[in-house]
Amino acid sequence: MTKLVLEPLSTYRSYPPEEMASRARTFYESIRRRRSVRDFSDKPVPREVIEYALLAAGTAPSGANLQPWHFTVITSPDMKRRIREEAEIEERDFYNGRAPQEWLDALAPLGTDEHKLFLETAPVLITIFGQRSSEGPDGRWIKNYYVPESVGIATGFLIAALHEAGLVTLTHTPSPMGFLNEICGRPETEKPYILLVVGYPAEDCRVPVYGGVKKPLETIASWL
Ligand code: IYR
Repeated sequence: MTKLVLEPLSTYRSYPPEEMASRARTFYESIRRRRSVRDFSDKPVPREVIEYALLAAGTAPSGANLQPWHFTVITSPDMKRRIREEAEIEERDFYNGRAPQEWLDALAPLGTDEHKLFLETAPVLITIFGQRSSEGPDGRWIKNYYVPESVGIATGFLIAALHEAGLVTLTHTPSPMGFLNEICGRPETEKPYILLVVGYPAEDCRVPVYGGVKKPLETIASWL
């Protein structure tokens, strides 16, 4: 067992209250411009941008700091085509019977369907896996904790970092998506959570009006 060792918190920065509010507002003004995009350009993305965004994701807090995630970055046209083919098989089932009408009604304002052209057009797909357990340095397997929560937080960091860098993303969740383990060569101890589609918007990119409507503060938060 590794023992507790403490160090001074040297990375914290404090700001005067007005600057705190202005920084919080600046982040909000930026992140509120983020939209999920389904019309991608095929323009390639600099590798370094993806690498820094992944480094940012890797700083996320996680259960017992076990960092139970793995990101596979896919740019090869052949792999993107395989992923599109497999995803569309699942999606055809989903839209033609598997999904209850209530779910299809909820999706109607977004205009989604079984066609997933963006999986081939977008220059980068990032498959985000959660690790139920991971192999320690001594070869012993250790159980991870709060895996979905940890992966969700890391994914949020990743999406925000990519947005700040000037890229657009789509959180895509073909269901079920077990086929991603085989294509990405990941073990069965890992569960795919999200397929993040990354790139630039197509020139004529359009987004659904209702996707941009967010709940007001009074409905998403209460002060007690
Ligand atoms: N996975 C399907 C359906 C879908 C489900 C939800 I919840 C969405 O927010 C969007 C789509 C698809 O990708 O089309």
